[in-house]
Amino acid sequence: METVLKSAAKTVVIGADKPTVFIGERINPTGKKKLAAALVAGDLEVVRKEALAQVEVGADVLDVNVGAAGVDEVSLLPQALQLVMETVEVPVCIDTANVNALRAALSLHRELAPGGKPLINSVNGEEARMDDVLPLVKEYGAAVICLAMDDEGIPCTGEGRVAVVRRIVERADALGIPREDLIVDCLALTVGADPNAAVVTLDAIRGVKEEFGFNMTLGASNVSFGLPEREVINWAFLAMVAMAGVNCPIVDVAKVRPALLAADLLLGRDSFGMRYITAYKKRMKEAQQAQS
Ligand code: THG
Repeated sequence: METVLKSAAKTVVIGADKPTVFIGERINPTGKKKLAAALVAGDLEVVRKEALAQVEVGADVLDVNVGAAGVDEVSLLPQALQLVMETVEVPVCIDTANVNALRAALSLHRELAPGGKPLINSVNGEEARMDDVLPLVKEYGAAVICLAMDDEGIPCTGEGRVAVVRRIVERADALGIPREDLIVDCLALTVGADPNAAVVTLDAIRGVKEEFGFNMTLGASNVSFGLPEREVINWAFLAMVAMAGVNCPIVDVAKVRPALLAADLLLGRDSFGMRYITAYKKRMKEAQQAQS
């Protein structure tokens, strides 16, 4: 199963035997007061900087989310998307809960990158959300992230999450959306609140992999929320979910890329370690230049 994403200039292929595809999460005001304030003021300079910085450290796809209290997403999301598309060449992931903003962003994407293919973040098993989003996925020929949650919330077992995915797949099938355009997110919750949280996510990932073979993303950093040395937990968890089938995580790329390149190497997805070694050399050179 190969998922293709396309900007005007670049094609990214997500597949089980391929190296991890990094979706950069940093264009998102959640937890970032300065970015939220800038967005409310209509100032998109931070968005431009974060786009450049994330691609520089190896992001393959950029998530674009401008959702904050006081932001008119219908007007601002297309503006931010245009800025990102004019600043960097990588494909984009359009991240919004607002269906009108989503439609406006998809329409702009089609204008700026005819024949392109963005990723939508996201649909889930809620009836209203499937009704809103899946027809847009079809109309615009986009790919879409399917969250393993529905009107009842996030199921507390792996099997429960797989069951939600099954229902989204049925609806997507009925609309004629190709299976490879679905990317599943089994959802990570913090082990700080529930010691079993990561195990449930891993169960769900293995279940989806076995039943459907889908490509999978994950906002993996949630797993460590509220705990000390979050990075250490995130690295361990990312290696586990990579093994289980997550191959396009949504992450802070600068913080986790080395750990996932190591996981790819160990999983036989980096022949002769070329990607791992090249990334290491680039970081060493930059560290030297920063010193001199
Ligand atoms: N699944 C999918 N999409 C997602 C998520 C997911 N999108 C949003 C989120 N989860 C992933 N993106 C972020 C964005 C920001 C932060 C975490 C995940 C974040 N912000 C810091 C904070 O809250 O403290 C700010 C720290 C900083 O400035 O670096 O952590 O799960 N499909």
